[in-house]
Amino acid sequence: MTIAATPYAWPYNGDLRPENTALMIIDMQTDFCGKGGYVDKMGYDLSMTQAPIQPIKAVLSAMRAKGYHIIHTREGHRADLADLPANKRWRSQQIGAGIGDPGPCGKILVRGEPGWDIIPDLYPVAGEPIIDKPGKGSFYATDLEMILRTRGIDNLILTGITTDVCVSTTMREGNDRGFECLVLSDCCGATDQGNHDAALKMVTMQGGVFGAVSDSATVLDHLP
Ligand code: C5J
Repeated sequence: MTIAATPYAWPYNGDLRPENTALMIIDMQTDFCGKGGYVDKMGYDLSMTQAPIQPIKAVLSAMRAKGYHIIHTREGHRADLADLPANKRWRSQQIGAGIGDPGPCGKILVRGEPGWDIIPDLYPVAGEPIIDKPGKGSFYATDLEMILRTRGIDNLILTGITTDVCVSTTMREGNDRGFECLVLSDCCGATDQGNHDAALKMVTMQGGVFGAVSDSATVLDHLP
């Protein structure tokens, strides 16, 4: 059983089942796609990070109904900012959206603040793990790998924002750990169209150097 993808029908070994496959929804937080959040404060076009909301919703609903594992992530820092590297904070201040500073949606990218939480449209339901991460990758300084191994998950279907930062970093981290990764092009968004396109193209080089690329319609049509 496979899904049509570029550059190969995914997963490589045809072993695609609800038991061994997780949908990962990365950082669909107000801070990245909502009015008054971090991305908005930086002055980027919110329509690009909002574009994947409906496609993710459709895939989430289908995969929930078929019993696939669903895993959500949130980027954010402790209220005391003890896990916020000084250089990350400084860089965010340079663009006028200092992490930890007050904003229209509470303190930017701080755990427990309104802007940090997952948007209502894609909110997790009971039993779906939420990975709280201080960095861009979902594996660094989290228990994600332990949860995946404990549940016997080999395949990751990656969605969320942003394509070129947290989705890409997570895909690279997962790929290096031996997970078979698929990213859905219309279920991701970036703050720059060129970066979105480039991040997806990179996946397809070298026979699928980080995995493969497909889209929501293909998954909805072919998911067993
Ligand atoms: C960023 C993310 N772009 N979730 N975070 O800073 O991609």
